Amino acid sequence: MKTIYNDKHPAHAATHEFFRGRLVPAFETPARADFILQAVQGADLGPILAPVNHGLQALARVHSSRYLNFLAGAWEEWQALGGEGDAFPAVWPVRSLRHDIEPQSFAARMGLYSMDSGTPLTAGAWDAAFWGAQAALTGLDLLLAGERSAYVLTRPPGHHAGSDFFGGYCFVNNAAVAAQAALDQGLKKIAILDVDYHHGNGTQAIFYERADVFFASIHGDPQTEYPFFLGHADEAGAGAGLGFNANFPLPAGATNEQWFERLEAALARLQAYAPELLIVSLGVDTFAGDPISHFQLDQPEFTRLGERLARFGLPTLFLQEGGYATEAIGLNVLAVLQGFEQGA
Ligand code: SP5
Ligand code: ZN
Repeated sequence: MKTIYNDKHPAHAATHEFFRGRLVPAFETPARADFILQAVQGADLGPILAPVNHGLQALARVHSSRYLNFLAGAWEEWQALGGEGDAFPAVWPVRSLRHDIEPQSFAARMGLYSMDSGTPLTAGAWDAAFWGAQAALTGLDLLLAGERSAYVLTRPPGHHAGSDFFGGYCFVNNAAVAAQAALDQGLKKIAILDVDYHHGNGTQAIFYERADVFFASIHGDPQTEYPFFLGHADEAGAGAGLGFNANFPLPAGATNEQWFERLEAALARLQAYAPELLIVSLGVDTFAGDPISHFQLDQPEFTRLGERLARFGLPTLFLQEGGYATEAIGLNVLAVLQGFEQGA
């Protein structure tokens, strides 16, 4: 399996994030990708390629231009204001407040274009996220040229980013960019399977009213787990998209048996849809040792996941999402990818 490695990822290096009233060391760090790269190299998974620049247009197919413009210039604006350290939002246009007017104030636009205060906007966030999307597009090219699978090794992750907001450590929705690009290149039906511990609210929202992308997700129950405000089992899609969204929330602490039962249910829905391509939002924060999540998967289960996805039988694009047990993340990801190779 070829890996596309976003070598611009270290440009995005947050030092701290907010947690329980304090700034704590950031969970989403460059070391995560370094450990994965080391594991992929050490195992000889296959060639490691650089992303090819496909331009901004592919991002603009799923993100609003005013949001992308904001992201591209945010650090410069923050610096001009005398911002010290990373930028965080502090005010949000919640119910009864207006979204249609884009305020001049930088602080106001930080809130307009974000969903939480847990996602530091750093000097290199845009560069790293832009090249992450390019890496996803480069991976898609490989599949369209006939490869069975590809792995996109990138950070920051993408699945919480919506059409016009960042959050959950995500800025550009790589899965959505890749799915839309596949459609734009002539495919008709794309399946996205999101196995990150957290619900992929951004991906779901982008395709919620559409029938050409089926989004299925297994995740911690939003009653208690981030992102809290989306990811319930009754979210089935709307309008033309009704029937093309499926959520499989599990309580924090769920067993591996429960997790794999939901995986089968999700795959059954995707199979009935008869997609041409599978995009996997591969978060490994389902790991038993993850510091911010509460499932129990371990390396044997990650291998089993990879094998099962291989048996699903489709060209498969793996995109890196979460996973915060930094020292273990490389072997966890590798287990999925090697499981896939063994099962293919
Ligand atoms: C892509 C992804 O996995 N995003 C996850 C975003 C989670 N944001 C909330 C983090 C809450 C941190 N809780 C710290 C618990 C320390 N014991
Ligand atoms: Zn996650």
